[in-house]
Amino acid sequence: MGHYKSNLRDLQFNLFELLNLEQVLEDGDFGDLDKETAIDMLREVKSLSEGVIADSFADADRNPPVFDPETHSVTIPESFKKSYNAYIEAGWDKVGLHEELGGLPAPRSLYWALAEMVLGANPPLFMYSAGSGFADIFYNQATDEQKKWAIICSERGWGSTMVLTEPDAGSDVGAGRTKAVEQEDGTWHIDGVKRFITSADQDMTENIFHLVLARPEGAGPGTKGLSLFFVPKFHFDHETGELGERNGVFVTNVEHKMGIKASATCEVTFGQHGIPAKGWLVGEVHKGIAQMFQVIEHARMMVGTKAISTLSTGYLNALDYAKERVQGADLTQMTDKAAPRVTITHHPDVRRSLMTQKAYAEGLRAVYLYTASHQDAAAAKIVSGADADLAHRVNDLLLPIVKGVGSERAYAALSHESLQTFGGSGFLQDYPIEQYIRDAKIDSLYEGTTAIQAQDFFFRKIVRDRGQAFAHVAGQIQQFLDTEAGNGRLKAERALLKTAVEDVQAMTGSLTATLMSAQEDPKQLYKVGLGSVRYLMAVGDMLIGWLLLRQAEIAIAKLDEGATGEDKSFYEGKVAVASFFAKNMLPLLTSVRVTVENVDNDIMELDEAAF
Ligand code: ST9
Ligand code: FAD
Repeated sequence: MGHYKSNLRDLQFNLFELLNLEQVLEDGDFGDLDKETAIDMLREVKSLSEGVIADSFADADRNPPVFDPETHSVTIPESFKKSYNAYIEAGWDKVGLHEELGGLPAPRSLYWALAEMVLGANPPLFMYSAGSGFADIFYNQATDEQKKWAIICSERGWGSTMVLTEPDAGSDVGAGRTKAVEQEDGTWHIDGVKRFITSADQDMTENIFHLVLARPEGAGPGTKGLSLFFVPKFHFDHETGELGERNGVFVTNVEHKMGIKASATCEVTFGQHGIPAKGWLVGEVHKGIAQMFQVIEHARMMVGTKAISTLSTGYLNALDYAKERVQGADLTQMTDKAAPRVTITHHPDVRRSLMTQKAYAEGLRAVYLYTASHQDAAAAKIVSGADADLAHRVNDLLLPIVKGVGSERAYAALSHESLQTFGGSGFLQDYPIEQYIRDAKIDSLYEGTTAIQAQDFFFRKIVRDRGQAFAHVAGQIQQFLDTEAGNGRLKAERALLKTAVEDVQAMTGSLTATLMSAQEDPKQLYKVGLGSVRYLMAVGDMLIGWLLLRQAEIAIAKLDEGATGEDKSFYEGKVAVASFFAKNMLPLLTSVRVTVENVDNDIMELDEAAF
């Protein structure tokens, strides 16, 4: 058995029992794709993920890509190439894309469910294979001429990158100094040094195209002065795709990292090695940051799903271990030194820990799939009644939850709970948990740190949206609270959810009032900054609590209908985990509320020397 343990049962439960994917497939514009085919696809990717994709996970961590500074090239370990080729040859990188790019149109919820398994088995593989997906995003923004290049990129399976970060421009992308100089033939020469660029070189694809933010000479400061350029590693014939000369974009370093070592993180230098780095303005418009955000939105979704998937496999590995590991006597027989020894699943604290892992793994899975359902108008209509415009806003609202809450909660549960379940063995490389933790730490950092997600959530997704998307989701939760969900068996849990909703509403009100008062006294804004991450996490917990309870409602109905065998256990688990989360996690939001309502500026006024 490989390291990766998928949870296909829970994926199918979310897709078909909670989110009504069958109807989405019938109503939406997804051609012949029906429920049977979707299930076949899920099974196929499960087997690939647990098998050949997972096979190189540990090997490529212990023997990571090698950088040759002489040739500016990165060599990927053979084990990883085998996994990569199996995935690409089966065409999975084309799911969800335009048909023009050789794609198979599919609902986003199905796309992300498939992605979850690949991301849990071998996250760098998903990232290296994003070329066709990036070509699809490029295609959406391209001129008619450039659309042909996007098709070439996808058909020939080229790799790709998103190039924003520079040494002095991380969270603050608008500080970027890389410049672009227009040439007489309409192309641009890019000049500068970018850092931390994922997949910027490898020897698995014949070419790589970089989507690069750079500042045209004379353009204004900040993100609004940036434009987006298409910069290929090798020039190519724009009709046939045949490769030409080397372009002047070179990898000049590869970082030595704590985790995701198989994913090459590169310094990339443009136009400083005697050959100009030639780029083409994407869509012939200077709207770089807005265009790049089309990529960023997918990448943020990817990062959150990666973290959640890692927690899920971490939990399932911990669960298997706990069922086997015999240690100590049952607590009720603790004084009897001759009492039989039991598996650790008998110990209350191990059960608490396992249920915490299950709650976040399954709760966050429901959150990302609910979010994905708002990435297709047809699905959103069915799932929450949102029209296309509102669906878009709801997706925007929930992305920082998937990314920010997904990464933070997954890492916390993996490092506090999953590893702990293994005792000292968890600390060894004999088990995958230590690598999961190293590989998952990045998720709260790249694609915008948690602080950035929290500010995006409050300022842009709530205040700037005038609370429209937030009100829609809150309305969905209220509808649930108003029902008799669970045939009267979820009364106590619904009451706990109601309190959690009131706590979140109070925090929203408090942060909004503080924001208003900043018009008079700008320093009040610090208070919003001090409360925003806690607020993001609290909203995340509220959503998890709600979706787990909706799942419990479905499970109770199935149990009442007489579910048996594995189904019975599955549904009992659903009821138990929802109840556990409501009783153990939701009440904590009241203390977060008190903290957020009473936040003061003391630490902002403190002299730095006192820290
Ligand atoms: C990175 C990559 O870290 C790591 C992993 C790479 C993996 C690659 C593989 C990925 C695979 C993905 C799957 C693909 C599959 C595809 C399938 C397709 C079918 N939403 O607030 P302002 C825009 S990369 C939308 O004033 P500042 C908007 O245009 C590095 N747009 O910001 C706005 O204008 P307006 C990641 C947004 O103060 C404009 O920006 N780095 C949003 O100028 C300005 O907004 C980061 O993420 C949004 N949420 O700049 C940087 N927000 O207002 C993090 C802004 O007029 N830093 N815009 O609409 C930030 O996000 C900053 O807040 C900042 C601030 C840069 C935006
Ligand atoms: P900084 O921005 O310096 O942040 C340092 C700390 O200050 C953080 O805790 C942050 O939350 C906080 N902070 C900063 N500004 C604010 C603020 N305004 N308010 C509150 N807190 C703030 N970039 C790409 O362009 N393409 C890639 O493919 C890519 N891949 C990456 C892969 C890896 C392995 C890594 C490590 C990074 C990658 N990045 C990539 C860069 C990544 O997106 C940045 O590291 C990230 O956006 C944070 O920037 P920074 O590291 O400069 O940290």
